[in-house]
Parts: sequence; C-alpha cells; structure tokens
Amino acid sequence: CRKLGQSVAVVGAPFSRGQKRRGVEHGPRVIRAAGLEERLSNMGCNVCDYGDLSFTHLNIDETYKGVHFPRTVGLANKVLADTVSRAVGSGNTCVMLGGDHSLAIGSVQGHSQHCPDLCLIWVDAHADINTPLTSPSGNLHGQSVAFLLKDLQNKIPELPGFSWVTPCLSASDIVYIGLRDVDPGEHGILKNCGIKFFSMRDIDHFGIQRVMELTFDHLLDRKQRPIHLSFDIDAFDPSLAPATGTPVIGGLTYREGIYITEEIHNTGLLSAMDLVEVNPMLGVSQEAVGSTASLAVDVIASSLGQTREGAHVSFDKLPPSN
Ligand code: 5AB
Ligand code: MN
Ligand code: MN
Ligand code: MN
Repeated sequence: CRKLGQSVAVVGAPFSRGQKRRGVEHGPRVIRAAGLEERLSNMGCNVCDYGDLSFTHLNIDETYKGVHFPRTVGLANKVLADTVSRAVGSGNTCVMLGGDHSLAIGSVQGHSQHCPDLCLIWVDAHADINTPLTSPSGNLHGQSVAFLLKDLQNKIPELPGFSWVTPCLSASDIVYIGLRDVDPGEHGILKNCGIKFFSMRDIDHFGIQRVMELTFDHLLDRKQRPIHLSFDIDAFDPSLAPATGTPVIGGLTYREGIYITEEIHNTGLLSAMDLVEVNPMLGVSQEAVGSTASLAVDVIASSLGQTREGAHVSFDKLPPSN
C-alpha cells in the first residue's frame, strides 16, 4: 500500500475439515470484526472484498488411507484455488483468511497459476509437510506442503478429491520460519529434500534480522520473484495467540512476527498471503479471542506496508502556530 492505491483482494475461507476441532471456520469473521478492512483502507489500500467462500461439506467422505475428509478438503481447495487465481489475475495482492491450514493447498495452487515462479515463506510452529503415510493424525492441515512439492510426488498416494492438484514447488522454493514442533517423518523429509528452515532455535541463535536476510538470500538471490506468505497464527507464542488449535510454547514474539512481515513487505514482492488457524472457539475468554484476531490484523497490515515508525501522505510543512 505504500505505492498508493495498491489493490488488495480479501478472500474469506471459513473451512475446518483439514483438522478435527470445530471453530476455525469462524476465523474470517473474527479477523474482519477486529477491523481488517478499515485498517487496510486507512493505509491507502484499495480493498476488494471477495466475501466468504461457501464450501460444500460432503455427506459421504470416508477416511482414506488414514486421511480424514479428503474429498471435502480437495473440493474446498479447488474452489479456493480458482478464486485466488482470479484475484491475483485481476492485479490484486490476495489475502486469504482461514480457516485451517489445509487451505494453503488451494491458495498456493491458485497463486501459482498466475505466478508459476513464486516462492513460499511458511511461518508456523509446524512444518505441515507430512505425507498421508507419515501423518500421525490424518489431518490434512498438517500435510499441505507435501501436496505442493514436486520432490514428494512419488511418496504420496492419489487421494480422492485431489486429482486436480499439480505440485508447483521445488524444495529450494520454500523457507520455513518459526518451527518448533516437527514430527519425525517431517524432519526426515526436510533433511532429505534439503528444505531451508529456521526453527525457533535458529531465531535465538541468529536473531530475526539475520534470519530474514538468509531467507531472502536463499529465495531471491538468483532472481526477483513473487512471494507467497503462508502465516499460521500458531507461529506466535501462545501467550500472544491463544485462540488456535495447536498451540506450542516458545513461539515468536510480537516484534519478531512483525519484523518478518515488514521485511517481506520491503521486498516489494509479496503477491499473496494466507492468515490461518485463528479459532475463536478455543479462546478461554472474549479477550483471548480478541487479542488473537487483532494480532492477525497486525500481521496482515504489516505485510501490506504498515510501518511502526509511522507514515504520512503529503505534509510539506508543519501547520503554523498562528
Ligand atoms: B498446523 C501435526 N504435525 O500433522 C499433524 O496448525 C500437527 O496447520 C499439525 O500447522 C499442525 O497432525 C497443523 C501433529
Ligand atoms: Mn501450526
Ligand atoms: Mn500450519
Ligand atoms: Mn494449528
């Protein structure tokens, strides 16, 4: 939005079948209620609200090879992919409000239809790179990246509902930030594929500023390319983002999280983003829900150019005192 009039498409994705806890489908509603669109408009963005998508919950959707709701998740992501593709194709920066993180399958797929050379920054406590065969839970929100990765295709059984998904990323197109709860199968995949990741330990070691430099060195060294940011609110410490399904102690501070998004904005390359896993039914109080939702708004605003130092439009001189 720093370039005045940047167009932003907001796509609500009230969907929860990528995991088993009810409530994450209300994420878009509470993020909007925390003032998202007013914040973006006040920053000078042209906000185009695509509304909330309506998803079909199939009555018959049996667990397949341990994976829950494959047809419902596949179908919802197809709808989302078409919408994100349309939003990006019309010249918008697309902001997808989840919903659970299985939605990144459709969001990244749709984005890649217009930007085949995109790269992915995944900010999360979790790697979400289980295959159906390594997943300890069978929940698709812990498997999204596996379906996007070309390198893993011979490791993934064909799921009902997923025939439209064509993996669009190579291992070297991805950087993770914030990891601290990685399953053994996932760690094996990260290591075998040589995927770049910065765990919370790496953030402790290098500091967030160096982590962002290394992130951009890795993704943008050879050429400038569109960035897809997939931000799981559970990347933050649970003290800041309590209303989420899979909280893990020891997460990002507010300042680390905002620094990540400020730096991504400063590349000028952000093309689409996801803000997922806000679950208002898991906040212990209204206050817990409100603070999680307003943190989500801060992350989005900062990704789109809000600065902590402030900003002004056009004062040439200070108003005189008399
Ligand atoms: B989230 C776990 N790795 O696969 C799994 O919140 C958790 O989108 C996944 O990052 C968490 O079920 C998915 C144990
Ligand atoms: Mn997570
Ligand atoms: Mn996630
Ligand atoms: Mn989660």
